[in-house]
Amino acid sequence: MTDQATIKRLDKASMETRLNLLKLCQQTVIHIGGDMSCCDIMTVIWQYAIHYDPANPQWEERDRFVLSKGHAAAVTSFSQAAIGCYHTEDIYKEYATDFGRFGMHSCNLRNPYVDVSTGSLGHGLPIAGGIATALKAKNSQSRVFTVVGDGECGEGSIWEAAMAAVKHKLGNLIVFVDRNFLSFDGSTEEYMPLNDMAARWRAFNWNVIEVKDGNDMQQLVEAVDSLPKPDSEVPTVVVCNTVKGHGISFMENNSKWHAGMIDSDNYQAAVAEIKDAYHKKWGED
Ligand SMILES: Cc1ncc(C[n+]2csc(CCOP(=O)(O)OP(=O)(O)O)c2C)c(N)n1
Repeated sequence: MTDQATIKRLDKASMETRLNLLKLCQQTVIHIGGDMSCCDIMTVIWQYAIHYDPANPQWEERDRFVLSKGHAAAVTSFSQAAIGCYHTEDIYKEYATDFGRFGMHSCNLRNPYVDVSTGSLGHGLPIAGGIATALKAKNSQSRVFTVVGDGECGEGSIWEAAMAAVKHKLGNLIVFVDRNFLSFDGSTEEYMPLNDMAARWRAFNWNVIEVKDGNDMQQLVEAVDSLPKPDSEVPTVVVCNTVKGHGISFMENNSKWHAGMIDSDNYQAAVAEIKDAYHKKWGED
């Protein structure tokens, strides 16, 4: 079992990212619901799992990251800032400006810490598969991490990529599915029923790790600890049951908060709730 100091450190990092997201959301429109949903996944990837040098984003031996649910760019930027890729303040200054490295979707023409520009759903995983294929051909020990939305799994290209990854024996490919049961403005099951997500990936012959509570750091860390080696031959999907808008009661499971801005009263209430949850769990601020 992972030591509690590590879990606490990651929980604190997640709390800080949530507070940063809320601050940005007062200033501009972000995809706040889906950012909050995968915030803990993003923290565990960027602050626990990934092999990365913030001083050298082109380092050949780095693990790659592809944000397949490309609208979660804000949470990715803050998660990268937390390990020193940028100053957090730069994100507030540059977000959605003509000169900025940061915006609603990740752009690799402007930002060297973005391996692939994304935003058009269903494209990230196929590209991640291509990168994993190339790394494998070079006998690289790097992994490719990607985060896919469950609404995004209604795109056929996700399943074509899933088949190709098995065929090409991409044990270096790790997919986190953010299974929050909500898409743009309603239930994923109404748009395109996905039912038992883990069974679906199992049927495609993936190595499947299920995380019962994908907003629980201990469970996420255990999932990362059980990943197969990069030179294994079966791709892994970590199916994480999450809550859209997690941590803020008026946002949770409410598709009205898919994207938007937050007013001052809601901001104060949300910040108080996030801080209170951390305090209750760890007995400190
Ligand atoms: C190809 C494509 N179609 C539609 C959209 C518009 N869109 C942006 S986010 C979103 C919902 C995605 O749902 P999900 O993947 O579950 O993301 P989450 O709810 O976790 O934010 C949609 C339909 C898009 N970005 N790309």
